[in-house]
Amino acid sequence: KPAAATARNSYYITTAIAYPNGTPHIGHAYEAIATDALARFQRLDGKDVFFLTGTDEHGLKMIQTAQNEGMSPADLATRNASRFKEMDERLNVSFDRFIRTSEPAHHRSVQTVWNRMQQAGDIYIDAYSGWYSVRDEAYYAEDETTLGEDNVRRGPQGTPVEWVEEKSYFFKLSAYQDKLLALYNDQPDFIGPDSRRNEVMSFVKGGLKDLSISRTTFDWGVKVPNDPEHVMYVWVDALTNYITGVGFPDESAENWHYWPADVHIIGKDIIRFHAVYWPAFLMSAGIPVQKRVYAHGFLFNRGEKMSKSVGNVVDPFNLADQYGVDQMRYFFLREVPFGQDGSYNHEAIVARINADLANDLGNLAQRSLSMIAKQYGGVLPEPGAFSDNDQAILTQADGMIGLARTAMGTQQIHHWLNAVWAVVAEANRYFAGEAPWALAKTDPARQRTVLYVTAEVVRQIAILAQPAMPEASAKLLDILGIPDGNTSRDFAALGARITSGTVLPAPAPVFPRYIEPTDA
Ligand code: ME8
Repeated sequence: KPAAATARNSYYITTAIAYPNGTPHIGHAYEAIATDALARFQRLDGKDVFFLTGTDEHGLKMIQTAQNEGMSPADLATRNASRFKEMDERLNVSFDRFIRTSEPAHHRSVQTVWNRMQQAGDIYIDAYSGWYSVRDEAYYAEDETTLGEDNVRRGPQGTPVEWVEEKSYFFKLSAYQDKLLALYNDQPDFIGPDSRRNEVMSFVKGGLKDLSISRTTFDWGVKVPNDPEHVMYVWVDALTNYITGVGFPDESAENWHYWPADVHIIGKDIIRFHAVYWPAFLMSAGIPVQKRVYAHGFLFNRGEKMSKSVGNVVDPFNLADQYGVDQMRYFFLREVPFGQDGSYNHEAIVARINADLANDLGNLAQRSLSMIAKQYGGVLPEPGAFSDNDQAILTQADGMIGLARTAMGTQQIHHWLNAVWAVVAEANRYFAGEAPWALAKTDPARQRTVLYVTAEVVRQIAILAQPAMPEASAKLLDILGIPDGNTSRDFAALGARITSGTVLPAPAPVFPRYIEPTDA
């Protein structure tokens, strides 16, 4: 493979790797769905996409949960990792590789990074004393913590911290302050959204302390080369998954050309690790830094933080069973501006399903295609000359891909769907205004044109909706007679019009209304 040619057209995207100390929750599902929509979008746009996801299996949090459950961390990780993978499969998440940090290949990769950082003179041994949050797996400076009225000291994310004092290896993070600031300045889109970029820049400008990167009080982790008393700090290990996933340390590996990643999709709580520590580790190890980090917001159930004690932790499998996978995917992607926090509740989900999907898109497709079935024996009619109204709706439809590309290039997922649903709304106005059902007797030629234009607009909508709703969009394309398995569902096919004379299959409804279950 000519590496340079492939590299230009490649697109490498990742999710954070989740801690499998529990089963996946809706925040994990949200990140997987959003990253999948971005990956599918680029694939349909002709990119050679590599999509990595997985689980982050080491660290104290895993050890503590395993102890509470009376099992080994390895067994806990294996049990829950498979649940994460099942969730991805259930939600139609099209990952190319699911990585587990307990894989031997990953240990080798992390040890290679360590050795290179050491050779660069960036690692030294000393004693650590300071605050550590097991829940965040993060070290915090004293002034980042506060002592609560309950006499519990907490870090900036509100999780309890404990005092740690032990022998530890350190990474010379302080030596990277200027290099990191230069990176943020030279590559203004290194961190998105802007609010996170500002947050990171002021953190780095505030001064960076060297980072403790090993522990000696437990052994569930990647061993430090030549000093097996130490295991590495879980974040050194976790972040390295992004390069292990494409073959590191074997730089002749088939997938290595995907590196540097185009974007790491993560939640806002872990921006510091991805935008400060990770590029510093990479620079030290002499590996190119990722191109971008994008932090999404947090999801809240009815505006409340999910917690086991409140009892509002929603299982993504249940949500998929209740509403449908495509419906659930569409809801989160459309409802929550990507990058901001979002709230969800039953009424809001039902409203989107019934209004946007069943009424607006479903009925439009159903009404126009059943008219073609009844009056033209299912043969897509040939249009006459286009009127101004026809031209206007076609032009708006043709404009979708440009808006969508711009939006998705910067992870503005909701802008892409807004652009598509603006056309859905306009197509409904067009269809109601042209009233093709009344034209059968008065002006059949005009009816044929209106039905053709509507089918063409629905085709474009269905093609562009695929990254959000892969299955429903495929059904919609099926009933429009667009073949699967060739390139006619790719974005490149948007440029040509739907072919009249095609025999369409019977128009089965694609978007059922959500009906409240009754107790009767
Ligand atoms: O942080 N809403 O794992 P994790 C939206 N292992 N996103 C949420 C969320 C919520 N309520 N709760 C969590 C870790 N997330 C590390 C990552 S990457 C090298 C290592 C997001 O299981 C969170 O922000 O705690 C993160 O991006 C992902 O879920 C995994 O969280």
